[in-house]
Amino acid sequence: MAQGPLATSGVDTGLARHLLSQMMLIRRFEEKAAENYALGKIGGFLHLYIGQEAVAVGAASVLRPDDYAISHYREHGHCLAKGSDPRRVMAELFGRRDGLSHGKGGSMHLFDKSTNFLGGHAIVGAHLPLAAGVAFGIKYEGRDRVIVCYFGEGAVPQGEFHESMNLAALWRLPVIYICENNRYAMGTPVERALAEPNIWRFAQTYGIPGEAVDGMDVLAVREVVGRAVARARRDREPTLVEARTYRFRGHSMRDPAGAIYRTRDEVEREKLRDPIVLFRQRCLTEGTLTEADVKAIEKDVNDLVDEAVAFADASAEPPLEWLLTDIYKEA
Ligand SMILES: Cc1ncc(C[n+]2csc(CCOP(=O)(O)OP(=O)(O)O)c2C)c(N)n1
Repeated sequence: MAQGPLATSGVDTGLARHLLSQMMLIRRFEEKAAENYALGKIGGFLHLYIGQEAVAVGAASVLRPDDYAISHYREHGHCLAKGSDPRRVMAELFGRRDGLSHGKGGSMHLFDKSTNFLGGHAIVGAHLPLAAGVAFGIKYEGRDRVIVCYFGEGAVPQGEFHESMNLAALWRLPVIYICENNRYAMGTPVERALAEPNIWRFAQTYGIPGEAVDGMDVLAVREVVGRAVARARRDREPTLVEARTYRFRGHSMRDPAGAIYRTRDEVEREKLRDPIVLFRQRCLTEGTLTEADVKAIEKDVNDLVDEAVAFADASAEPPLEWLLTDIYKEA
């Protein structure tokens, strides 16, 4: 990453460019995915991450390439931020053979061995124990890697969340659990599902560090997750981070507006805290980036996403014989 002069916020031009372009890439990628869903080129479920980009980008910016990330089904942003090729991610959404999972997983099952992105899991809460297992493996092998595990607040009332917290704390595992609290699990507001809606406080029960962070502020996320990663790497201490965020779209493309369980006013009010607009404005005000820089980033991102769509379109469907490959089966 290019190093430029430090601005008042302590962020240099190279880092600012990286953070902004990653967030804009995820936003543009998903807008295009929504368009292609409407055109019938993407089937099945499609859960957009629009509004939450600062969490994936802030967190991934403090990871090393050999660290791991694992996520639930709203994972396009986490996968792209970990470094996956947008062309192969789009091809997976299209169900094509050049997709990350050879077109057999689709939107909810992105997986990329080359970037240590371990999915893409559709069952709410199921990947939290998997993250603990990966962290146990890291410790067992004596490595200094970490794993970041993203999930929604809908997983918190589940047993798997508490079992994972308990084992991570007990065995001192290098895992950072990042709960993206976007306030609704499908149509259920967090206050109706959790006796303790301040999710970071569950860390106290397990005697590990817990912190809430403004999930619309990419630099705040970077700072909090950066501290957690350092603790995990150095001291094998797990952390629970609650990133307070908001999804601007519905739960999935089947609920495009998300307007039944929340008011239009609420959505419009939250959009005023768009993480991309906030960060871009901050960079311009502080002089870290110029208007010309932002325009150039926009152009690069648009080109990259157009290229991803063209690549996905040109890729063939997986052949029928592949139905029986990459699966567990009797010999
Ligand atoms: C074990 C399980 N129960 C129910 C579902 C159906 N379901 C899919 S998404 C979802 C809501 C989860 O919300 P949250 O964890 O807050 O994540 P978000 O969608 O807000 O990102 C539910 C209940 C599921 N996939 N798995």
